[in-house]
Amino acid sequence: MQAQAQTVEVERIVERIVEVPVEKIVEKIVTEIVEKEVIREVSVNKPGHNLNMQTKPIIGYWNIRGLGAPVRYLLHYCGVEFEDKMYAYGPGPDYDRGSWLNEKFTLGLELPNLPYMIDGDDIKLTETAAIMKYICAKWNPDMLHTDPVSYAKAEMLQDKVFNLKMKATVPCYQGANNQEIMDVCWPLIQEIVDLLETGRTWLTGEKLTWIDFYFYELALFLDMLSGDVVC
Ligand SMILES: N[C@@H](CCC(=O)N[C@@H](CS)C(=O)NCC(=O)O)C(=O)O
Repeated sequence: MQAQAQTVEVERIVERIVEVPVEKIVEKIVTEIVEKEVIREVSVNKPGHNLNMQTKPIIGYWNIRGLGAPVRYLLHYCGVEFEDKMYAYGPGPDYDRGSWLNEKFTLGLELPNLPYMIDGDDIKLTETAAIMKYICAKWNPDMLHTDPVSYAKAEMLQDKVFNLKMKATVPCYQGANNQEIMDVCWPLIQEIVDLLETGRTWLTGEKLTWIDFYFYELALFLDMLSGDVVC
């Protein structure tokens, strides 16, 4: 198909320059085809936005895995060099959060929280899902679904995975034991396992997307809670 298109293209060029000496024709054909290839390559590699690709974003989060881990995984996967700014809790029993709280309202974040992402001078984001979708949209747009149905199905799955994340992590801060937490989580895990067993490679189908990184960290956490049963 591509060879046929190229032949048609060559014929079109030859027709236009038929009066020119033969060595000039060859030169002209080569130049035009090379130029076209260069133009094609540039347009294929050009991202669909005008964001500065030379930035080194800052990810701010506690010095733990938590919600920071999937963001860090995704940045590594997308080959983005970033500054991993970690805030430390004070020692127990108070676990002072001052290292973060003293900065929280000084960074120009619209909705201050952890994790945050600062990309260049102007782009300041919070909310883990928003940050992860932004990373894909900027550095690896193929990791997002854009057609309406896949897009909506990915959103649907996001809500399921986030619900499971809350059910698994919040009780840990409220003194629940691992068994109690897993009793609540198993049916929710089963729903996701059933989906994966329909033959799909990744959570949303055949395309690796940001939610796979989020779920991977959650699966490791559930594995730890369950005593190595989940993974
Ligand atoms: N919905 C937010 C939740 C963020 C959140 O709860 N962050 C916790 C750590 S996991 C925190 O300590 N935030 C700092 C704060 O509340 O000031 C997200 O998904 O990013």
